[in-house]
Amino acid sequence: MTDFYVGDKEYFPKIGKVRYEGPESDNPLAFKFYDPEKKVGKKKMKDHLRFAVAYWHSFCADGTDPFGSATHAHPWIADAKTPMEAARHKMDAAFEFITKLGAEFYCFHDRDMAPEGVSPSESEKNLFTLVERAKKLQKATGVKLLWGTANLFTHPRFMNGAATNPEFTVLALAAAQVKAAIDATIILGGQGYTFWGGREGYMSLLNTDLKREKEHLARFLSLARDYARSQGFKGAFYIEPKPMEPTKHQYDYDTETVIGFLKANGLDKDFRLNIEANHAELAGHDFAHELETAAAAGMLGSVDANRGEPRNGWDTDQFPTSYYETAMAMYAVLKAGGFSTGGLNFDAKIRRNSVDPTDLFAAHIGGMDTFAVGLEIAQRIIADGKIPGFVKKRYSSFNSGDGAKFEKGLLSLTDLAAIGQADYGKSGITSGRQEYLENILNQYLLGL
Ligand code: XLS
Ligand code: NI
Ligand code: NI
Repeated sequence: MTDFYVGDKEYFPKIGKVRYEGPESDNPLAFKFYDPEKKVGKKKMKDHLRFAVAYWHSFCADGTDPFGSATHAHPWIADAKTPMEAARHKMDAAFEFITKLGAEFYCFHDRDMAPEGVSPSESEKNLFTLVERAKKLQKATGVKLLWGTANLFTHPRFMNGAATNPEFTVLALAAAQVKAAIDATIILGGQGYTFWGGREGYMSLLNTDLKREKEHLARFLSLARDYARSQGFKGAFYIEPKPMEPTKHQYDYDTETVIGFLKANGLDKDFRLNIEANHAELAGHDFAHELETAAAAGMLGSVDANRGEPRNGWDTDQFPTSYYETAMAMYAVLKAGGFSTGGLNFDAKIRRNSVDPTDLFAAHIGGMDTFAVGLEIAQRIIADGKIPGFVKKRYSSFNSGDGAKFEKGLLSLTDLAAIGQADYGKSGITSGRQEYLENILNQYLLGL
């Protein structure tokens, strides 16, 4: 990887390569805990965490919110004469940023990278022109594509959904966009392709045929899968659950809902889950709950690493700062065997009033450090063995005898009832020792 910018101009001139300086450092532009080459268990930190920068939040978002206009004056847009020129500058800035930060991956939507044209064919031309540039920049910097996706929610044509739109022509146009985004992902060597159900849901049941929309969604996803496989795509497909926003009810509500949907439609072999912390919270779940639920089905794919604001009911997409949350998350990831095609994508944005050029760096550095700590704690939980050992012991009555027979499906309900009656009074009042386990975790968190 080069330490230098690779485009025509340097966009973050005052900032060099971000390096690990250790917990005592007071350099705001250095890692305190993320030491990429450090071995944690059997792998290096960077290979456990597989950090990705989200193109949309970091290089497209401009601080706009429903109450105010843009506050982030991006230098890569300022001097551009055409949308394509702005897109080229933005890409140069993106690769400079990702390289200086030392993240290995990025994720993008088609429309983050290239502006929409006046016709679908011009949009595709714009996309593939910029994809060629991205391919060159990937080669020059060593930065890789974690996953690609299509933006099927910003343009007004998608106001009633894309794959679940009541109008066939809109659905077909969405297919054109997905087909091109899959091609782009393949050209860029993407390890995954994500479907976040942008407006796949409804605002009112009074105008919605829910059954038909869900059938359309399943067929659309199957067609996308078949097309990508026919083009040689070997990566993973992800569904990213979210319960609401922008629609009142999103069909991909939460992990359990998505698993059921994928299984019911024969998609569970190719699709896995991309779990976002903030979406978990909106669904009323802990981040770790969603990860464990996906892992339990063997379908944990990737992570959108961010956090919500627990007292707000929307997707605030903030950078992660809680060691407790990242420790629980990485414990779930390590128990599941770690990431294969997936990684930790910072689907997070700096605040509207974060207007200093260093803020974008500080945000990512903090997020990476927070996950590095989470990883170390998770490894400590596993290596120390107290917590997993407790859990193992808690279920030990199923390891032999009648408990093992039950697990193997060798007992009927009548058999079980007879055992239950004979053993009456022998057990059941056993402590779950939650507080003891919580205290152990807190001890690890302080590194004791
Ligand atoms: C929005 C989603 C989105 C996806 C990518 O809430 O998190 O950013 O990750 O389409
Ligand atoms: Ni996301
Ligand atoms: Ni989100």
